[in-house]
This record gives sequence, structure tokens and C-alpha cells, in this order.
Amino acid sequence: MQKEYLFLGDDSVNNGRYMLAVYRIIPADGLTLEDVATEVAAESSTGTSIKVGSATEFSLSNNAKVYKIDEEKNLVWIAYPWEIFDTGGNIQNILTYVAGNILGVSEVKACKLLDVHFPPEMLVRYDGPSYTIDDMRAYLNVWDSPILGSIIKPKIGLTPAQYAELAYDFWVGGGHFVKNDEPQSDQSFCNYELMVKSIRIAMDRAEQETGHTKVHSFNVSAADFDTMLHRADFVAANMKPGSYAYLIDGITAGWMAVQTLRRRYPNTFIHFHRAGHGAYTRMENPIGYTVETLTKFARLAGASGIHTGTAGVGKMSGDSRTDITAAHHGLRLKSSGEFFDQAWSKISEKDADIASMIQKEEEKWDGDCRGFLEERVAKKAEFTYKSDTSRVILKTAPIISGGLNPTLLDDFLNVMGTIDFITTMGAGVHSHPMGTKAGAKAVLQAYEAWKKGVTIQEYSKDFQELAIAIDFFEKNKTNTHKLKGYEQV
Ligand code: CAP
Ligand code: MG
Ligand code: MG
Repeated sequence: MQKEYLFLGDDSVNNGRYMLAVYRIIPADGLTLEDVATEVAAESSTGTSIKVGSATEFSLSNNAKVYKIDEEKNLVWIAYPWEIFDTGGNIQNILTYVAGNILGVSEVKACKLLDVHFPPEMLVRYDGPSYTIDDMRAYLNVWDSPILGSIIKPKIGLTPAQYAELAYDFWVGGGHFVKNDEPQSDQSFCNYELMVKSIRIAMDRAEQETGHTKVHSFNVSAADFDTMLHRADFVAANMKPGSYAYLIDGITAGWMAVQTLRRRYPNTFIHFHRAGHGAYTRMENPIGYTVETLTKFARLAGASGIHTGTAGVGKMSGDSRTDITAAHHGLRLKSSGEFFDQAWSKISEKDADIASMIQKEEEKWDGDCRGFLEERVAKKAEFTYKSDTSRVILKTAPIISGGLNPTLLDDFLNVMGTIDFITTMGAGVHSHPMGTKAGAKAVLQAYEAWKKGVTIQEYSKDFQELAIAIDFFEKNKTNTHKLKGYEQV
């Protein structure tokens, strides 16, 4: 027990000087939860495994505080004075505290960061998103549907020409957005710069034929920052402004990569792919952090969008409670989680602008967001100005992907409760029996059916691409669509 970290019932933790965190902790055999809670608080703030004589009055004032414990549910609330964090708005620094050594100490059998709360005073220090899905909507002129996207499959192994041809097919089929898959980089059989140039040619052709602008998200993850920046600059030099996003493998490339892109390219959509997050976030994992927590830190870091999961509808583990909550943490000006409510701006809710935006957000939450989103883009300049003094954290769009196909879109839309997200389908588009272009058409037709309030079966009577998709995906249910639930260890 390190009693210098035990402050049960201390209400001063709500004075705006503390980031609040709640963990699920199971102590190692023979230890009490209270003992281990103080060990976790020590190790994740100022201390170590034994009290040291070198502590000073000032260092002790920076101790994290265990301020609440629920023995029955193994929950521990810890308050961190956010002045101990790097003054440079640094996310990797926070995670090194709250998801660092404590995940490895032997006193815990389980230690999972379930949720965090950032006081408005802390928000000012962090970048938050700059270029958002609202800006992408304005570029694409897509206001009354999710941004409908695809990942080119096979995941890797195509030449630049073959890759670009599939992107062209998806775009002329009506799709808005294509992304590199998370491992795509500079492969010997798919030179990066040739891929970029091929995409530009394919995009110009598709825009010419459809009369609609298109977007491609380029994976700029690399071995080092110089190469990442070179790839980002090469994309910028070869693509039209607004027609590209930067995809970063945020877990394997790291938070410094995410924040470097946000700070170097404030006018570009920063697309946080979270491959590898399962090691922290799977619900059956006793050690790690949740998708809600990951999404909150991604928004603080300034990701324009992050994958938030398919709420049990697609192939990845995760359920509606966690994935939908995560999505709302990305999108809303005020979001509610299982443990904390989070206001995402320091501008007081008494501020007429914020209050009216929150109100409109509630009203406009689904269906055609046109007016609301256009106003929000217009107000963005005003918010950005205000954000210099009272940081409005603009929204981080949920990117919904993983085992989705046209026959699952309505399920997801109904559980999500808004159209304000990007969805990307890989197998769901490229496995269509009639090919990628038909796969894209089937996605749009499935959305139109949902919007009209009719079943896809009904709607497919007039649209063969959807009809064939329904037949195909019914016959080709993947294993993951049969697996449900999880065992909490
Ligand atoms: C989806 C995907 C995405 C996953 C990531 C894949 O492809 O490209 O990386 O969605 O998961 O490689 O699996 P499919 P999440 O559409 O073919 O499944 O979005 O949960 O982070
Ligand atoms: Mg980490
Ligand atoms: Mg992928």
C-alpha cells in the first residue's frame, strides 16, 4: 500500500486540474484491490514500487489520486494532475503514464483503462482535429449519406495499374472514397510513387465520367519520419487539394506519427488506421484500454477520422455498446460514456454558438445533415478562431470497416443512429460476382433502400447489382458473421 496516493472521496479531483481515469483492476493473489490501486497510481504518476526518501513536497503534490474504488466490480478511479503531462500537447506521453508500465507490473492480473475524462481546461493544450469529415463532405458534395468507401483488395500484391483500375471501377460505380489497405506502402511490385500517379490518372478519368469529385486515402506510414513526410509531400504534389487523405497506422507507426501529420498538414484529412489495437482493446483482454479510450485520445491528437468498429455487425470483435460509444466520442460536441460525460470544447455551453450547435446536433442526428453540417463548416472558421483561446476540439469521424457488405449496411446504420461517418468495404465490394463497379452500385443501392425505409430485398427488385449481392452474401456468410460474443477473462 502506498497511502500517499490514496484520496478516497476527495472531491478536489473535479476542479479542472485533473484528467480522470477509471480502470478495471484485478489484484494478484494475496493482494487487496486498495493496495494494488495505490501501486498503480504510484507507477502511473510520480512513484515506483517503494516509497522513496527523495520525494519532495512539490513532487508529492503531483501524485495521482485514487479517489474511488468499487470492490464488487473491481473498478478504480484515478485522477492525474494533467500538469505532469508534456506541455507540448503530447498523447504518447499521457499513454506512457496511463497505459505504460502499469500494464506490465506483477501486482495486477487485470489492468484495463476503461475510460478517461479531459477537463475543458486541459483541452486547450491539445491539437484536436483540423480538417474534418465536414470539409471532406464539402469537397465531395456528399451531405445526405455516409461517405461510401472501399479498400482495394487483395490487400497487397497488385501492380499500380491493377490497383488504380479497381479504384476507378469503384469510383465510376458511384463510390466516393478509396483507401490504401493498412499494409500498403512501397513494395517492390507496387512502387509507391507509381501507385500515386496511377491513382491520379484513375481519379481524373472517374471524375470526368461521373461529374463527381472523389477522394483517395494514401497510407503514408513508413520506417522513419523523413520517409513518411516525403510520401505525404509526394501525394500533395501529385493530387488535387482535397482529393487525398493521409492514412497512418497509428498503433504500429505510433502517436508521434499521427501528431506529426496533424501538425504538418492541418488542411488534410488524417486517417487513423488502428491495426493492432486488438492487443489493447479486445473486450476479453484483461490488460489494455478500450476502443472508447483509444478514440478519445485519437480525437485529442487531432485525427480527422479513426476506425471505431462495426458494433458486432462486421468481422471484427467489439459490440454496439463499445463501438457506438466510441463513434459518438469522435463525433459529438458533448458525448456520454459508461463512466464519464465529455464536453469537447472549452467554450462554455452557455456560449450561444456551442449551445445551438449541440442542440442542432441532437435534432439533426440522422438523415440529411445538409443544413446542419454546412452551417458547422461555416462556423468552423469562427470556432477555429475561438479555439486559439478556448480550443474547440472539432470532430473525429468514425470510419466503419471490417467485414461489411451491402447487405449489412442497414443493420449498421440502425445501430449507429447517424449517417455522419465514412464506411469502407473491401470484400463487401470486390467479391461481388459482377465485379467492383457492381459492388459499388450495390452499396449505393443498399443505402438508398435504407433512406427510403424499404428493405434491400424489396428495393433489389429494380436493381440487379443489389439483388446479386444479396444472393451472394447470403450464400457466402463468413465465419466471423457466425461468431458472436466473448468470454471476459
Ligand atoms: C477491412 C480492412 C480493415 C479493417 C480494420 C481489413 O477489410 O481493410 O483494415 O476494417 O478493422 O483489412 O480487414 P474488409 P477496424 O472490408 O475486406 O473486411 O476497422 O475494426 O479497425
Ligand atoms: Mg500506447
Ligand atoms: Mg485493412
